Amino acid sequence: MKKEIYKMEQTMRWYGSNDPVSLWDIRQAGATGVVSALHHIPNGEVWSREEIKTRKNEIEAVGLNWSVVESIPVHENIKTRSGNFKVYIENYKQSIQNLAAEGIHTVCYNFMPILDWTRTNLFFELPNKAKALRFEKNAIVAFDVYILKRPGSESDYSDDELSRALQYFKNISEGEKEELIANILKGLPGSEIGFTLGQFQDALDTYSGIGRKELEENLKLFLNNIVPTAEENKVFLAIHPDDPPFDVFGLPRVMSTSRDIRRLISGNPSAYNGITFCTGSYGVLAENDLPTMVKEFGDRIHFIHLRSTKRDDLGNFHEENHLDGDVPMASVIAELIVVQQKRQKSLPMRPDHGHQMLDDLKKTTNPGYSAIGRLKGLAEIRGVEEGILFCKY
Ligand code: DNO
Ligand code: MN
Repeated sequence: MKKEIYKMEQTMRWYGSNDPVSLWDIRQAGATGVVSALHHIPNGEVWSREEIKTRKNEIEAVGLNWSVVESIPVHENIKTRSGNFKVYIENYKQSIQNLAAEGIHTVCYNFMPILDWTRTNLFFELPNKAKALRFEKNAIVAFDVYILKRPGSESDYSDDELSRALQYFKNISEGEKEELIANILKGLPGSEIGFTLGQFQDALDTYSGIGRKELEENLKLFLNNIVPTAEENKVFLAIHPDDPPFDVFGLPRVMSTSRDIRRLISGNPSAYNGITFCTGSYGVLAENDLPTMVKEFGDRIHFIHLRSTKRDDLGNFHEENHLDGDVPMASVIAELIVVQQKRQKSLPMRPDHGHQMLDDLKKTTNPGYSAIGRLKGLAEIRGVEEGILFCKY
């Protein structure tokens, strides 16, 4: 008998009926699964079985599966252990139960304070005129120190960083300044919330007593509460790493490195307490050796995000083609293949972001989530996987 080979389950993110990319587009890209969330339900409230079922039916009507929930947002009260955090934890458990009852068993979430992913430029033009998401250090520092004027922010940066940022700030137009503010603070799908400058500073203030240690403890408390429910309902929890994987605007980050993953696992050893292995997020830090991380944490990877980034010496990075940049994609995929054969299981994977390119340059798209760039990424990743399997299995 021919032995069964486990390949990655190919999925794409879908934001629901408002997404300019349709479920048929996703199916034509060759994906079999969809990653989705109920963005219309306010953060903290229970996802009812009816709402879950409606979304599931929509996805299944075009012959796709709802493979992963990304994300059930974690309410700020849980991250700061304040206000109604106990109610929100109970609601989270109920949502996990309801998802399991509807047959959905993988939940991605993140524990980044206030902002989800942070970029300064959502339309960074590449030499080939495609557009990518970019993180520019000068812009972050200028925003923090000269626009937001966060108290104490200057002490977070070196003199060099401050003078470069000041230079940058003096050279941008009013329009560019407005765009920068919008790029950092706007409520894009997936970041769940949008702010004005004043609201953002108020939100930052809620973290005044919360450093790294406190945030780690709050994550642990959250997991101690929800992991038993996840286990009972056979729901795999998959924490997404910090993006970018370092502190921003003085906010602590607790899921950026191998050390952080080890702490997550030792704090709660259940197999259901796992990770989303996002190569684009972890890959920004040179110390994160991605293939080695797959080897070490293979049994805890419940969801995979594949994309690449390219960093420079000044703390900037942008999102590269899936097979270029700093992420050794083929080595990562090779290790993921090993993990899946060992676990005798296909793991859901999505091409996490793609360039805005070709016809999509003429369209309004969710930054990072246009159809063609992700289709290209998925096709390349699929090719690498097939090539490795052909040579080695
Ligand atoms: C970045 C993206 C994120 C991710 C959420 C998960 O790498 O994958 O926007 O979707 O942080 O909660
Ligand atoms: Mn990701």
